Amino acid sequence: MQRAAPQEFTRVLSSMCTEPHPVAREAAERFLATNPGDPATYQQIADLERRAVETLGEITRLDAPHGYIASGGTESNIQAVRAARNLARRDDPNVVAPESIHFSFQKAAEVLGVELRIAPVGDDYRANLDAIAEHTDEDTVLVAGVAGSTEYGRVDPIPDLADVAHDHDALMHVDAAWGGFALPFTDYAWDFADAPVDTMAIDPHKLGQAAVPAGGLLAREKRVVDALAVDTPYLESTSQATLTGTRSGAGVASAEAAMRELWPGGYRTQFEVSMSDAAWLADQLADRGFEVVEPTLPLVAVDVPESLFSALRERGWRISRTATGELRVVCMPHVTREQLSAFVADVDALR
Ligand code: 0PR
Repeated sequence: MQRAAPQEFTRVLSSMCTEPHPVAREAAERFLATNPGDPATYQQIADLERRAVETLGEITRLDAPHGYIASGGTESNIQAVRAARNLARRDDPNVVAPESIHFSFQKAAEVLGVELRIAPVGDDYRANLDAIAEHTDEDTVLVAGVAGSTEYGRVDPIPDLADVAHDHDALMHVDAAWGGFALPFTDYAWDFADAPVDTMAIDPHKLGQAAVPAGGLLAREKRVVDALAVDTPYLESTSQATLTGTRSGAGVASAEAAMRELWPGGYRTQFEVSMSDAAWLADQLADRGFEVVEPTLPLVAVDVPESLFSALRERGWRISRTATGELRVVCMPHVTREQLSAFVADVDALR
């Protein structure tokens, strides 16, 4: 029986998820009953996972990548903190990150008993190097930066942050959970090949157009993933590095299928369309006198009165706000120019 998709995407403007590509949807369904958490038993999905990690390595220019398909950015970030903590063995470990970092780092810090030191960002919403350096000391096990921040889509000065991390013998983690599938097509010319990054989060279930759950954790060195492994005596596979035990083969298969279909041409085309839509929306809103944070990735933040925000929500627009109150529009693949025009028309009708 064919059923309609439960989520109507036509008015969803602030989500970082999107409709999975048809090949990703199909692959997810085929592998629903498999568990990549037991790769010796479910070998086909284990092969697909290796291929998915290889492709994530291509996208981020990391030869021989280590890592796995996680449940999402939260798991990857927690695991990056965990690996750094386990390797460094400091008595009183801390993680240093800009205030633009995703709230999953707070969860990581709580769960792992690590101090999270939050450094203020600059006027450009990006990590401020001096502030990061000031917060870093001999007990720092990880410096984290974000490439595609949740609120403004900003990219931190990653190579410089990596230098600060390594000067303190800490690891460098990049949270590209959202931005990772856009960065190869931008001017932010860094990746594993030209910045000494140790770990990265990059989520197929966001801009990668895979079905949920499909996150990506990548590590340059095997020892980092090994630092996460625990023994699994009664399984055919004898150790496990993931945070979750049983995992969804659906997420893994759909990530592999989406990337096989879309990397690189499909992602490039989508990025160009979304970026030009974001620029168009920013212009439209600025023309109407609203204060707009210019998009550097396909995400527009705009200051609108509370009353207008509420009225738009009442019209059915699924929108959210930054901590300081700007409305966010994330130009995900399901967001079209037509939809944005309808949104702008509603802004005109309601303001
Ligand atoms: N890192 C960054 C930069 C993120 O933006 C997010 C999620 C994460 C990590 C965590 O990823 P997972 O949620 O996959 O664990 N950013 C969005 C947010 O928290 C997630 C989201 C997605 C929110 C879809 C709403 C929604 O409809 O706002």
